[in-house]
Amino acid sequence: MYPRPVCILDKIGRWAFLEQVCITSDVLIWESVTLRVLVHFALCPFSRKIRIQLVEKDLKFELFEENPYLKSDELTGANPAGEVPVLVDGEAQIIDSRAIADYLDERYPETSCMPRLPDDRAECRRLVAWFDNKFYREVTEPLFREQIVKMVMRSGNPEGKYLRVAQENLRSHLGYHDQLVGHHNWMLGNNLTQADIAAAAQFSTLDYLGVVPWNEFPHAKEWYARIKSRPSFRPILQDFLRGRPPGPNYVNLDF
Ligand SMILES: N[C@@H](CCC(=O)N[C@@H](CS)C(=O)NCC(=O)O)C(=O)O
Repeated sequence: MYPRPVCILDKIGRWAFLEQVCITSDVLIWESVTLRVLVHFALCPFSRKIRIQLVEKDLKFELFEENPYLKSDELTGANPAGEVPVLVDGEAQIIDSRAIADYLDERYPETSCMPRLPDDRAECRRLVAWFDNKFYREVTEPLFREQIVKMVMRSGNPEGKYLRVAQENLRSHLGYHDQLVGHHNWMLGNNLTQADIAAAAQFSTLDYLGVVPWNEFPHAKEWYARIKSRPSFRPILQDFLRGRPPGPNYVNLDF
């Protein structure tokens, strides 16, 4: 057995891998190989979005975990915003989950997560923006900040007033989502798209926290059960944050 690749930072601050390569049975050489690396934070919904998309597209990658709130030199060097995710794909280094998602669909179009028709593409982009911006701002960000970031950074206790407002917002967003997914298997019809992935990534972070009242929204629940049972979701369901284990139904496909 050879050792697993070791993550290093090369001189220009890119994440790269050293991999031990066997040339003959008794001669080993070290060769520097740049692979596809996703710099992520396990419970970050934007990182999860890309993890799911990479598996849906059957693209191999390695994960490199960063706590973005510590603002390491490596992270701020790679992304001036100091945020995850960052994708390193050979020579390309791409930041921002929407730029990464579009890059992956354009660079590897064989299994596309975008609809074909312009009207559907526009609607798909609207829904991705809805979840990345409005949903995140009104629901995921306050719950994530109060329950996870404060714990990880030891910066105080969750404040009930923020949790209550976010929880109310979650109910109204779930009502809208229930309508969106009431007629078809996926948000834009019969094919899974970036919109489903963006939405599911946000919901999965909330589901880890055990705060989603799924039973009140049957269509949204069925849709989530559908995406949760896909192979691309399996790695996400194995995430475990020390000090904050997932809610009891997080890993259950029948929840
Ligand atoms: N627009 C960015 C947002 C990424 C983002 O907000 N990531 C959070 C973690 S979920 C982060 O890195 N936060 C660090 C900070 O705000 O300092 C994207 O889509 O990639």
